[in-house]
Amino acid sequence: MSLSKLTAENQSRMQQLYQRMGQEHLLPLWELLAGLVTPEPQSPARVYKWSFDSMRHYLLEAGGLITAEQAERRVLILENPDMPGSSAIVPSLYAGLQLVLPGEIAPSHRHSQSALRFVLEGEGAFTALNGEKAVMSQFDLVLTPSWQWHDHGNETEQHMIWLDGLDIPAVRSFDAAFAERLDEKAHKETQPPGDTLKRYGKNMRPFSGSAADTRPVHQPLFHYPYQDWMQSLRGVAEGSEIDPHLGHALEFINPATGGSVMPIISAHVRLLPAGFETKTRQSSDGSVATVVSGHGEARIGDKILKIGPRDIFTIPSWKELQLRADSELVLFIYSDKGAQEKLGLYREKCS
Ligand code: GTQ
Repeated sequence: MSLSKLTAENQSRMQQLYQRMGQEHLLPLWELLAGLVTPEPQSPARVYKWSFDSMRHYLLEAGGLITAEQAERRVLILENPDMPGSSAIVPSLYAGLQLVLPGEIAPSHRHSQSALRFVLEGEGAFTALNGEKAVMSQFDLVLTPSWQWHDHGNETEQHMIWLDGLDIPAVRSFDAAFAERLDEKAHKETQPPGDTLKRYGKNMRPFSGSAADTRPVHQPLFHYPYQDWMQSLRGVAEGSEIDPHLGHALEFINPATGGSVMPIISAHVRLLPAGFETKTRQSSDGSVATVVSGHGEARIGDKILKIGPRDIFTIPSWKELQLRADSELVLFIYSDKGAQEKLGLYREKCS
């Protein structure tokens, strides 16, 4: 609304009113409504791409200056350039690039924020969840769900770098952030490495309620190895018709619910055969994507990004997305779709 609809006298009185009530932190909705209740999302996040080589260079330099233990977590935050001070990559989500050097331990803690790790470089380092190590390979997905103890370690000769995806900004918006540090450096080992995959990884579980039923009922799995998800995605790509808007796409699920991997964060992978171009699609979830393999182009709103291996880029809410694969393109994407679906907010539009 513009004050020009009012008489000159009322305009001037209104200005004075704003001045006085503003001192008591009261604002006129009629000036702000159009910006608050928009016909569709007007994301404050910029479409932006970080190149892996550049991030890796800075991260390794930091690795020579501070240990994982000193830092608690040695991570470079990918902050959206249009959201300075937010530590957010899109409004609800956080992204970081974490380095664990040979022999290091990032000490055990737990927090209300949920996290995923997607390995970009290295082999054999681990995340331990409640004392069970998930030994990781490149492009594995590992979860550290809300309020579960986790430490990271590396008993190999090579460093490991992974993408951290957390719901820090979403949890902050609810003012529901809690965290605790464990007194010992690392949680004591509770299960042998890989135990959960054996017990829960093949659509089975230990007899319910037995002593062998070690994982929380609501979140049994936490390791989704590359070998497994790629085999499924490859199988789908070889045997099924392709979705014109998505390419071949498989979502990681929490087997306890059939829904998103964690309450707020969803994750999925896509495969686009060489030469394939998707039709335009919009979705209301804010997304972070990384390239597992291949080269191509992402048109996101009015931006065009050239994308290649291990680049990380944003797909803000409701931006028109069109992907083109110059060679076979495999992407890993996480977003806040899990939360939006639960809250009845999620929408998509295909054209
Ligand atoms: O590894 O627990 O990038 O707590 C940010 C916060 C990683 C972690 C981050 C964290 C972690």
